[in-house]
Amino acid sequence: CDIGSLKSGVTQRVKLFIYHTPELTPVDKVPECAIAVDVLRATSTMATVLAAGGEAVQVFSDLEQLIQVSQSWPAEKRLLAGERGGAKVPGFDLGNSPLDCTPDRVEGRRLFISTTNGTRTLQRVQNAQTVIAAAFINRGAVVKYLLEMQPQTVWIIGSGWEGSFSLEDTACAGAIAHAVVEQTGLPTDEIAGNDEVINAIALYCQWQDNLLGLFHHASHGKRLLRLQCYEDLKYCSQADTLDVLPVQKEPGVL
Ligand code: 3SL
Repeated sequence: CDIGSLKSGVTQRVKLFIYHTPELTPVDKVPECAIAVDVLRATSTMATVLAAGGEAVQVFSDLEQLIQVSQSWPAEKRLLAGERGGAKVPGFDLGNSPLDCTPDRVEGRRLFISTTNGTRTLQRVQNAQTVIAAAFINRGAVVKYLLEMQPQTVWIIGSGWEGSFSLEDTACAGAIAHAVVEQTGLPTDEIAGNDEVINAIALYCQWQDNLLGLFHHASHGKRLLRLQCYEDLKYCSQADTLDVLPVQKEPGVL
């Protein structure tokens, strides 16, 4: 079947490429659509902020630059979120816990955020035509976008930890790819642009009923547990709870 599946009405072929870390993405090209994943916890936090009525999320890899740019924004309309090594940056309003991003805190405000890995991933692919932030909690909204808009080349990029693979990001990439396969009815081999897609789908299928259990095996899950963030892990392990699509409006702003 050369023109896709009747199941979803997909008429063009989508090719998914999964990269375990931002450093592994090709440097000489950009995809039509780039999906940045940092399940624990940056992209979960971003989805939560936007679902709770945040005006926007602006990402920075550099803390000094974040402070400088945020100062041009009215004080009552901004929130500064900073995380390094899992902990809140001293002097910032928030760390990187999605549970702190309640509507009373974030509604109408712009979140200026810098985290160890997730914000770097978004910056790495900011020149793609479309840039999206994805986590388990908004997986369904991301898949819906892919099926409706039908970008032909899609990169799903895990944030990892300082250049290393992370289980939870690759499992989430696999969850997105798995849903695309299921909902288009296209064979996995037709959709997979690289072997990582097959691998990530297998990882997700093994753990889909126990994502929290997977997080307990993950090195960053263990790091967050040492920092008493069990409730964050629990929250981030829920699939499809937020119908929100954090999509880049201008470079670095979702
Ligand atoms: O690495 C990151 O970008 C963060 O999401 C890490 S943490 O979960 O806030 O510790």
